[in-house]
Parts: sequence; C-alpha cells; structure tokens
Amino acid sequence: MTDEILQLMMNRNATMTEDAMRKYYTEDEDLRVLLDAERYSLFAGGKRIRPFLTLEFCRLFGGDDAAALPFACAVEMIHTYSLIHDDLPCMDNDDLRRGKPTNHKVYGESTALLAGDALLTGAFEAAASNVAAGAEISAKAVAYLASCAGRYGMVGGQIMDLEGEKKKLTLDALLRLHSLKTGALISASSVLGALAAGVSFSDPRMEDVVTYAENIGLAFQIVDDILDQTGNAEELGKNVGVDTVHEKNTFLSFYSIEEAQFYADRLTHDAIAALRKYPESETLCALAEWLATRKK
Ligand code: GRG
Repeated sequence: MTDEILQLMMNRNATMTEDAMRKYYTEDEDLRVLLDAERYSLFAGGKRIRPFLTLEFCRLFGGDDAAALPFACAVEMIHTYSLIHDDLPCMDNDDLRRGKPTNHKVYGESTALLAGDALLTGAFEAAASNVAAGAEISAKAVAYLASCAGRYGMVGGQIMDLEGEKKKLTLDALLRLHSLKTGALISASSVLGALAAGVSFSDPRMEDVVTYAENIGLAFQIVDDILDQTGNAEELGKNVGVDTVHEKNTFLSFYSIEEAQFYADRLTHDAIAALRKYPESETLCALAEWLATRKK
C-alpha cells in the first residue's frame, strides 16, 4: 500500500470519528466554557491513530463500522484527556499541543482539569452505550478500556514517569513505564476493534491483535523519543527537547539514535509478522510501517 493511500484511509477514518464525536455534544449555555474547552483539544487535529486501530481491527475481522465507532470515539477521548492533563503545570507544564496553545493556556488550569475529567467520563459513557455492538460486548470493552487507562495502565505509567524524573531507571523499568503509559491505550484501541467484530478474548486471533499492538506501541514510543531530539516543533505541533528539560528517562538514555531506530524497525517487523496471515491486513501493516518512519 502506498503512503498516499494510507493517508487517505487515515483521513477517512479521522473524519468518521470526528463526525461521531461531535454527536456526543449538545449545546448548553450554562456549560459552554466546559464544552468549548473539551472540543478545543478534541478537534485540534492529531493523527487519530487510536481510532484508526479500532476501526481497522473491526474491519479486519469482518465487523461493522457502526459497532466500532463508539469505541473509536472513546479511545480518542481518553487520549485527548491524557494530553490535556499531561500538559498541565503540575505535570509537564507545556504550552504547545497539536499545533495550538495547550488547553490550560487558553482556558486556565481549573477548566482544563475539568475538560480532561469530562472527556474521560464521556469516553466511558460512549463505550457503554454502544448499541450496535450490544450490551455484552460493550461491558467487556468498558472493563478492558478501564484496566488499560487506569492505575495498572496509562495512569500507572504516568506515575512511573513522574517518579522516574531525575533518577536513572533500568531499561526494564523504562520498558514497563512505556508499555503502561503509551502501550496500554494502543492495545485497548486494537482490542476494542476486535471485540466490536465479535472476536472474544479466548479466540486465538486476539493474541495476534495484542502482539501487533504491543509491538507498534513500543515502536511508537521509541520514535517519539527520537523525534523529541530530532524533530521540529512546527511539524510535530508540540515542543521538542522536552525530555531533556524534564530529565526524563528515554530510549536515547540507552541507545544511540541509529540503534533506537533499528529497535523500532525490528518491533515493526514483529508487529507485521503477527498479522501477515490475515488477507485484509494490508492497511494495519502499512500503518505500522508509517509509524516507524513518521516525522510527526
Ligand atoms: C493520565 C495525565 C495522564 C497522562 C498519561 C499518555 C500520557 C500519559 C501522556 C501524554 C503525553 C505523551 C507525550 C505521551 C507519550 C507518547 C504519546 C502518547 C504522544 C502523543 O500521541 P500522538 O502522537 O498524538 O498520537 P496526537 O496529537 O497525534 O493524537
């Protein structure tokens, strides 16, 4: 698959997800500031990788877009909440995200905090009300999503990151940190797509989904570390060199840029190998390759 076709698919999935996410908002004058703050970050662009995974895994296993779409919205809402909170002064204190001033720079800290909270809870409302997937699948998806987003998932990874600042982590600790902070939501995005298509946790296909997701999740984070050193803020839509300022442990504390890229390429190869046996896996394989070479 060419890069142009992949970009077209990414744009198409992003538009579908954005149209669906807009429907969760009803105007309410009393809540206008909160709704504006949420939508400011939610519709600020972003690559929409996580909803892409949900939609494409559902399609890979013959499911309907209608069953995947509420889950796709949910993972993007959780991702956006994590970005808003991560940028707050008490966390990374960043002023640029998705090419725009961060949420708290525009709306203030209290509103940004609440916008993140509302996105998080709104995500679970969307996932739990997935009529097309049905109650049983929705319940399983909600439980899995919560486990990936919460204390033994993304939030757990974030505390490891904060605690790890200014001290040297082992490579094993760094791998755990990233599998929780970045990898868990990428896995949830993929697994929820498969669930929407009716693939159960005991189905051997689910193991392939998780293998692919874990490998691209780690490759994604390694490339993120490389881009923090080599990328440019305009293209990335966020500040660069942030890891050094915060004295964060990154893969570049252990590997040169060339070694880190080689590591990301090997993980990408393993991700693709997990899906190659599925005739319709071309799009997900192309995504994995693009993520390893991305510049934004
Ligand atoms: C629970 C507060 C809290 C944070 C969780 C995910 C996370 C931890 C923080 C987000 C900040 C960050 C730089 C994470 C590492 C990699 C990552 C997830 C980058 C952003 O994802 P992209 O590149 O962003 O998919 P876009 O804007 O394209 O959606």
